[in-house]
Amino acid sequence: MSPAGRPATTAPVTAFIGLGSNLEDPEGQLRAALLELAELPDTRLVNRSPLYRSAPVGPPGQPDYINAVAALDTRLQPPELLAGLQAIEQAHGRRREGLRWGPRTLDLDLLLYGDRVLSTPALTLPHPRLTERAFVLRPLADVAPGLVLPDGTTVESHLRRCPQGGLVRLET
Ligand code: A4P
Ligand code: MG
Repeated sequence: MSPAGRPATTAPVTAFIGLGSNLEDPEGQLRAALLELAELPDTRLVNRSPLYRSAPVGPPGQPDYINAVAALDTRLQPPELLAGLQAIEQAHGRRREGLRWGPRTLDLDLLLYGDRVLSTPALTLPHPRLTERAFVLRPLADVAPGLVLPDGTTVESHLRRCPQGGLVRLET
């Protein structure tokens, strides 16, 4: 049995995580979070994008964001994986009482979990704003070129239509 108590034969699923931060050393927040994602139980970090700087979407007057995407192979089920992501956010001092889309030390969004389509109060898959945001689509295309979404569209097709929002690739 695995540490999470399920048979080791369950096939892993590839999940993509969107990382974002615009407070308290955003690059350091993302680099640390990537290491912590690799430590999740029953999970392997298989790829990560370069870091990008992006203009904030949401209330004006907040700092630019650093964004990236990670690819995980995981045997965790989606609610378990979301709980793991939220635990990492909490460990980074994430506060949720602020403005919607306001500044944050660390945001970890579950963008895709294989081909799973889900709509519950706690979890929507794919992530509802995945196809609208270059700061998600660009690094997603880096880690998974040619990726097809559950609705049959490609990441690259959305990226071509999406305003680039001042996206700047930083060193990896
Ligand atoms: N939730 C439902 N589905 C998911 C999912 N697929 N992944 C629920 C993660 N969470 C999901 O999230 C609110 C609730 O969404 C959670 O309780 C979870 O059960 P949250 O992280 O607490 O709040 P949030 O992130 O402020 O809300 P929201 O609306 O998800 O914001 P976004 O869409 O994540 O946007 N600008 C730039 N340039 N770069 C950024 O990274 N990020 C945001 C946040 C705004 N502007 C940005 C960026
Ligand atoms: Mg979020």
